[in-house]
Amino acid sequence: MADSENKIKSSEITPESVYLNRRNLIKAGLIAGTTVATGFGYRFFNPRPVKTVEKAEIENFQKSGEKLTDELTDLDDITGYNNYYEYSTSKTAVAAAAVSLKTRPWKVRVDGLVNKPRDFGIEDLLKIDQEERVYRFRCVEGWSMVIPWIGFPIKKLLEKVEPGPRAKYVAFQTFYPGSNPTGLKLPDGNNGMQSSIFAGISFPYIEGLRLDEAMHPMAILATGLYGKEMPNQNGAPIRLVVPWKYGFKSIKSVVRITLTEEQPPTTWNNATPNEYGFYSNVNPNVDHPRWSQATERRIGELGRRKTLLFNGYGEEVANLYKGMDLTREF
Ligand SMILES: Nc1nc2c(c(=O)[nH]1)N[C@H]1C(S)=C(S)[C@@H](COP(=O)(O)O)O[C@H]1N2
Ligand SMILES: [Mo]
Repeated sequence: MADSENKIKSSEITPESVYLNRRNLIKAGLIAGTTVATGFGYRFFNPRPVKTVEKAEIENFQKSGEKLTDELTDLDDITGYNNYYEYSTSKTAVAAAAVSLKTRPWKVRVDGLVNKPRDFGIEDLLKIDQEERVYRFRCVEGWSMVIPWIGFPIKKLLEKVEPGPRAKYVAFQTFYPGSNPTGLKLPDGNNGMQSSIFAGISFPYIEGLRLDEAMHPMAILATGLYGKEMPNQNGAPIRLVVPWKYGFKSIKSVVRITLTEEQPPTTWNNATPNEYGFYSNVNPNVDHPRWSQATERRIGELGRRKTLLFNGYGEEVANLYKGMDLTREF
C-alpha cells in the first residue's frame, strides 16, 4: 500500500500562465476565423466569468512530477460547473452564489473514537506539507474532469488524533448554519446557504468512508487547486477528494470529522438509498437505476469516453474491496 503512492496516475501541472495563453490562442483563432466576430457572438460562446473571491497562491507545495496522462480540465470549467447544493442546484449558478461563503476563521473538529480529539484551525491544516495531486474526477451524473488539486492525505490528519481500536469508519460534515459542533467558533451568519427545502436534500451535508479507505494514501483533504487556495464554489477552505469514488463522496467545506464504530449515514444514501450506496466506487458495470454508468462526458471534450472501474485507480485501491460483491454493496 505504501508503494501505491508512487504509482498514482497523475500528470504534470500546466502552469496557469501557459494554460491561459492556450485559451487565449483558441479564442483569438475563433474570432479570426469568424467573419462576423460580433461582441454578441463572442460573449455567447465565452460568457463573462462571474466575479468570485480572489484566493491566495499556495506557496511551497510539492509539484506532481508524473507524466501527463489526461489533459487538465480548464480552470473556468472547474470553477464554473459545480455541484454544491447548499448554494444552488444549478451547476452554473454555484460560483456566483458561493461568493458569500466566509472561510476565515475556520476550524475543523476531529473527534469520536480517537485518543486525542481536537480542533484544527485552517492555518494549522495549511501548515501540513501540501502536495499537488492530479486526479480524474467522475460525477455520478456522467460527467468528468481532470483536476490539479493541492492538499494532503487525510491519513496525516488522522494520525495526529490517533484512531482508537474501535474506530472503523470516518464521518464528515459540511458547514451549515445552526448545526455546527458545539462550542466551535465558526463564521457567523448563514454564509448565503439555502434551505434544504430548495435543495431537495437535507443539510448539513454528511459523508463517510471506511477507516481503511480514509487511510489510503490517495484519499486527500484538498486545500486548493491550480496553485491557489480552494475556490469557494469548489468547497473552500478544505474538502475531501476520493478520486476512485463518485464525486458526491468528496464532501465540501468540512467542519467536522468523527471516527465511529458503525457505518455513518450519508446524504445521498439517505435521500435515495436504491440509487446511491455507501461505497459509491466508480463502476461502469453497475448502472444507476435511471441511467448507464458505462461512459462519461469529459468536460471540454466532444463525444464520450469509457468509464473505468474505480475511475482507473484499480491497481491502487481494488485490494480494499477484496471479497466484496460490488454489485450488491455498491
Ligand atoms: N457539501 C457539499 N459537498 C458536495 C456537494 C454538495 O452539494 N454539497 N456535491 C457533491 C457532488 S455531487 C460533486 S460531483 C462534487 C462537485 O465538486 P466540484 O464542484 O468541485 O466539481 O462535490 C460533492 N460535494
Ligand atoms: Mo456529483
